[in-house]
Amino acid sequence: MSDKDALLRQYRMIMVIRRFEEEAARNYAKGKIGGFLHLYIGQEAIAVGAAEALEERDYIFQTYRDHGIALARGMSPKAAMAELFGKDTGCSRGLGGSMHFFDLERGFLGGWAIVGGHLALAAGTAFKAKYAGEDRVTICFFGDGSINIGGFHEAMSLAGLWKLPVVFVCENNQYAMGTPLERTSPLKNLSIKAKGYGMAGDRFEGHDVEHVHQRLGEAIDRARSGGGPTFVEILTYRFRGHSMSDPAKYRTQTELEQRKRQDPVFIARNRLLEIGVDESTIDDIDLEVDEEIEEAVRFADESEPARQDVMMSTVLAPEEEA
Ligand SMILES: Cc1ncc(C[n+]2csc(CCOP(=O)(O)OP(=O)(O)O)c2C)c(N)n1
Ligand SMILES: [Mg+2]
Repeated sequence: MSDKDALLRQYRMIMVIRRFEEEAARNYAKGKIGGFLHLYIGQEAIAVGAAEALEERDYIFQTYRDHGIALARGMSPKAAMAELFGKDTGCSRGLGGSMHFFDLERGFLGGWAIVGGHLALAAGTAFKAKYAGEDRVTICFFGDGSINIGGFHEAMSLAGLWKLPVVFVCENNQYAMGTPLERTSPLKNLSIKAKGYGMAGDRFEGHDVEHVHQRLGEAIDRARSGGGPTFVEILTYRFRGHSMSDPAKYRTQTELEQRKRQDPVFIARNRLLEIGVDESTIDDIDLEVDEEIEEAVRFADESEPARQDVMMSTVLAPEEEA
């Protein structure tokens, strides 16, 4: 496949995520979606670049900000939107909602809401792959707010000690809820932590999907070829608040405007223009994506709600007394 085809595919997927998130916000405001909703707008190039670099058999873990990577991994926008709407046709049968996407078939092992908690799970699947002699890499995404959590230290220590085939990716979007990183970390460059755990480290900007693909590819190859884990810090930015209840007043409009110059959508679009793709081809992709996402919303709206009997079969609960 030519570079051009790959760039078109990547641009399309970035747009799928962007439009999906915008529609999710709109439908949250309409009251169609309950619970928490954390959007990935601004960070799309990371999910898409990572998905490009992974093999189908690999495992993925993500935080509650999980729609982007699930879609990039190939989950249908219908199954994703229906999950947000709490419908039985959702990827977790409507029982998980936004923070608990899951897609075993695609090796997407969740959507986790406890900050830093899922790093240990990623070390676990990486250990299993190594122990069983499977050629399977685990990639684990988390935010800058995870780095001082106990689970981070435990997972990184074991992964480093046992040279596990795992890539830990810190999506440093500069804020944990409303708190900027400089108020919680004595380090600016988080990637130097890798040394302390005896593993390789990398640090780069995550706005350009090709760049993310290439650099994460190096870490994934290292894990796959027995070179052990890598701790990767990717510098990024979220354009919306932490969740739907956050108006993001802790940052200035100037900061936001500056960051929007590095919008992954514009970068991917400009790259296509640079290689000679004409504007109308790009506009056609945009229209196609709009339709796909509108269709996903219709599907979610028309689907049946999550079922209580399914829910009861997934939890440990005492038999009801007669
Ligand atoms: C152990 C734990 N403590 C606190 C919270 C509440 N909480 C949810 S998200 C969040 C901020 C995390 O920020 P970051 O890791 O930077 O990820 P981002 O939201 O920026 O993607 C906090 C403190 C939680 N979910 N889990
Ligand atoms: Mg953050």
